[in-house]
Amino acid sequence: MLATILQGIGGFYYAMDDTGAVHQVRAQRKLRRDRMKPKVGDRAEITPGEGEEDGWLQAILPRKNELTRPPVANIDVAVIVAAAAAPLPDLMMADRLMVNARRANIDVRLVITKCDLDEGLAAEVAGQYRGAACAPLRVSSRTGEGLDELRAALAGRVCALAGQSGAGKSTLINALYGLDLETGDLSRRIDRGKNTTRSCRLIPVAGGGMVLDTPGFSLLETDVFDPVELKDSYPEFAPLEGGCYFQPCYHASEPRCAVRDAVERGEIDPKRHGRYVELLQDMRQRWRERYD
Ligand SMILES: Nc1nc2c(ncn2[C@@H]2O[C@H](COP(=O)(O)OP(=O)(O)OP(=O)(O)O)[C@@H](O)[C@H]2O)c(=O)[nH]1
Ligand SMILES: [Mg+2]
Ligand SMILES: [Zn+2]
Repeated sequence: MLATILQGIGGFYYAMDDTGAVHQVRAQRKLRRDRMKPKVGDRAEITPGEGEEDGWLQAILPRKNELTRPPVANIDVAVIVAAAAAPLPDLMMADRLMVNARRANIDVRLVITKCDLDEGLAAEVAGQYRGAACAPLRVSSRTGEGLDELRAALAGRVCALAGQSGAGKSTLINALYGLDLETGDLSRRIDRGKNTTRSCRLIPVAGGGMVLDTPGFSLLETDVFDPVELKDSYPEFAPLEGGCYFQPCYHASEPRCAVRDAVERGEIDPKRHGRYVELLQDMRQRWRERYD
């Protein structure tokens, strides 16, 4: 039968069939031999076990899309979660996540949590993404600000929340859907040096959608690809494409660059553009070294 993988823990997968029943299954040896590692969000062919026996996961259906970090598949929206308070938002990581998601054809939405703690920082971060087609939304799981709008935007879709550990992903899912996922305060996290959420988990929610909680992580690199393609993941550059003196233009340090002019005029955020230049340099180096 067909089922959707909700979670994978210690070699077992929990897969939900179309009646809503959840089956514990193990990947068949053939999948492991083919290095097909099931991901949360996968549609799979399974044979449920009888009685106490484990069931088997036989095949993974072709994926609509997938990410490596977090390791998830068949996502409609990547919700990038950054806090307007501790842990201070790592926007380089947010940008990397956005690039990876966009290249995988996944919609991107930026959600700034903990707005109750620093309204000013929340507004500043949202402003950096003007024109970036990620509809930055400021929310607070404590006061409830922005939650109705976010719930409406995510309704009926498969949404993966991703971002730094402690940004408030699990707390947000609890606040949105009245759930009771484990959350952890920052001091406890430092003591344990670990994530509160330890594995990806796909949760069906009222209204037909699914929400995917993921463990926080830091993303030091994007996937490797031809650096000339990096600009295609920046929607704020798109209307200016073709307006530069050099063609193609990397929009980094070339003279008479329409994107750099827009940064000068304040239409594109200078910090966001600065991080783009940094990512571009990094990508150029990794592209050169790709066969080493
Ligand atoms: N004041 C305030 N605190 C929040 C808010 N959202 C989350 N927190 C707190 O932030 C801490 C971390 O929240 P979690 O939901 O566990 O963070 P997480 O992103 O799931 O972390 P990992 O599972 O480790 O990736 C908890 O102490 C929450 O109570 C918020 O909107 N306002
Ligand atoms: Mg969590
Ligand atoms: Zn340019």
